[in-house]
Amino acid sequence: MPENEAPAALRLEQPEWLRDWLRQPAPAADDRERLLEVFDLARTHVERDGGGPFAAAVYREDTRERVAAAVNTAIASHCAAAHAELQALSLAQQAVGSHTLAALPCVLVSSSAPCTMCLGAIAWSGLRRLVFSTPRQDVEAIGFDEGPATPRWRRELQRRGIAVRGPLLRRQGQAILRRYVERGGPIYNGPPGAERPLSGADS
Ligand code: AZG
Ligand code: ZN
Repeated sequence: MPENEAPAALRLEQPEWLRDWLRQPAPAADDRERLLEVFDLARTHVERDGGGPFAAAVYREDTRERVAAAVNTAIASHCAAAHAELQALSLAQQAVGSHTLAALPCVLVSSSAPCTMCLGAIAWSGLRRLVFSTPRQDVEAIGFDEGPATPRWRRELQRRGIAVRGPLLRRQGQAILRRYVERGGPIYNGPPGAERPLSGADS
């Protein structure tokens, strides 16, 4: 960046391979089927050493379309906020041409429960529903800092009219987090040496 010239646009790119991935037809309108395709996205990202082991997608519950999908690109985008959920929601809002998805019945399906930052993005997104796999404790168990504790987060979303379902298919979600650790994936927002092996799933 040249001296004294601050950037005037925010650029967040999803990986090139995701464009091809998006061409596959959306799965059946079923939370498990949708989560399986989100896992595929997160797993592919991990195997390509692309960044944090997180993926999320927004689907319309009326037409069953996939509106947007994203993986975490915090490192590649030079943006600590480039979480999967935040990008999937932002891409969906841009796709519908509004800062809110409230006009459409949309569900966000995510490989992990939202961190504290994404919780805010979800609260203001206009979403109707959230489905997630691994809970915060699983993500923190491999060393990520998920932000200040939000013990009443489900109630807070529900109070805003957003139904929450999860943890769903937790063991499969954990396997992706474990694979990331196995491949030596960086824990970009935790204290140094914070990684711990993920113990067995309890659901
Ligand atoms: C994260 N947690 C979630 N749920 N999603 C991401 O993209 C993350 N990045 N770091 N922690
Ligand atoms: Zn987040």
